[in-house]
Amino acid sequence: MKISLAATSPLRQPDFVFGVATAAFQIEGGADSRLPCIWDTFCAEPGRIKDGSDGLTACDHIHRWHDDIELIAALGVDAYRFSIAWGRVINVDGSINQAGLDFYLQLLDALQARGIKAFVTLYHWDLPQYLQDLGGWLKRDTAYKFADYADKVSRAFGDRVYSYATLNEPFCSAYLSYEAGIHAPGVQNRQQGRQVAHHLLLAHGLALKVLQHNAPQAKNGIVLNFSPCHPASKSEADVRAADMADQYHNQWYLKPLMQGCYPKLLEQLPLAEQPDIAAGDMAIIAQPLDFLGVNYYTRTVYRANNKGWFSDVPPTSPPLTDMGWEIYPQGLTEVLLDMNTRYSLPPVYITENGAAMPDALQQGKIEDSERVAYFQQHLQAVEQAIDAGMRIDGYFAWSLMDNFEWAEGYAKRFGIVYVDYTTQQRTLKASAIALRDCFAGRTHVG
Ligand code: IFM
Repeated sequence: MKISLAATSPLRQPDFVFGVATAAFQIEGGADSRLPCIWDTFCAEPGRIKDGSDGLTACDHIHRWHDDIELIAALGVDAYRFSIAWGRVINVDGSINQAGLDFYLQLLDALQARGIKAFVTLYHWDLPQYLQDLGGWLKRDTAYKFADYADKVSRAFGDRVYSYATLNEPFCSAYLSYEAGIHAPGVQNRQQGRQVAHHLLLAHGLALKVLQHNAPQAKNGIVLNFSPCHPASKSEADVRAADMADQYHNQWYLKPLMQGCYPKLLEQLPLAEQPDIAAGDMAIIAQPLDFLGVNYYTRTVYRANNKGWFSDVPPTSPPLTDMGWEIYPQGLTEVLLDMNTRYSLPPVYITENGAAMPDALQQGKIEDSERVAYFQQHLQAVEQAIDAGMRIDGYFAWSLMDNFEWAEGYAKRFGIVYVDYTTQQRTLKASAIALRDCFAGRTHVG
């Protein structure tokens, strides 16, 4: 099982960055040494997490980080993308929690010592619960608190960080958390979802300014997730529904960043469902980015519903991942080229791409051939976008290791490294070996 790059592949360029990614709440554990966050609260509510699990221990990375860094280094990656738990580094009174900060400083130093670039995400969904109790992302003030957190952290990290992303997938923190109600804090209210989206984007803009000032050497940007929206049929209604879904789920986040305004669909929302936008906000949001992170997993199919809105049509036929997501690599080329046509983009990194599969450890091995094929196909999709003229500077596999997959708990395994949650033993899957060999072989053109 191999992942191979063509001799002429643009991914063989020496400055193309290959990496693996994780997020704090999904791997760290060590809940006793940080403040509780909204996901701790959510996990404690019966029925929220499919397997009833939580993030209290997760992969115990907080205690095993040193071995995990060795693992990352052994994969031969150029970069490691991870997130900072806000509630591990900042106390309730806004002061720095030095022990928490030291954890990340050690990690950053260990990465630097091994020549691995650190891609740091400041917010990957784990809002401290005390801030939620004050109103969370519904309150404008949280955006300012986020900028303050970004300020303290970026000063402390100095020049150790290669790249900062302010937010990971604000779509999830807004839509899944406040409209679909399937992520913490589990609310179902459209106006709140739109307001949270706006405050998250504002938080991004405020923090970006701080990062550009404190860490001008770093590439500072944001990570968004995209799923091409396809109509279920050629009917005018379905085509329109798919376009609305694209505006609502994809362009809602990208257009404000690129052009300083929301998609037209905003005007179609009843006034009571529109977010409050203060004068000057859009200019703060639309500051130039050093990079845009693109996360891609699958496409989504939509049909018109009887409320004049759109409904998704879940895929039923293979190939599907263990999440039930259609394997659709051409969708990655499609979203990339589509956004490249619409906007004047900064350099792009594919900051997440991967698949959950029903992996099993058999005689000490995990033969995840479907995941290997998934990576092969998606790397080719990236190549095609570059060949079509787009600038893409790197690719990160999601995820380094199996971890807490949010509302799905630990049942869904996205890792290229298998985690036995009883022993915390890590085992390279065939996909990790294939990626490692691909990284190692990429400089030998021909
Ligand atoms: O595990 C998540 C990650 O935290 C954010 N992007 C999608 C992944 C898979 O669902």
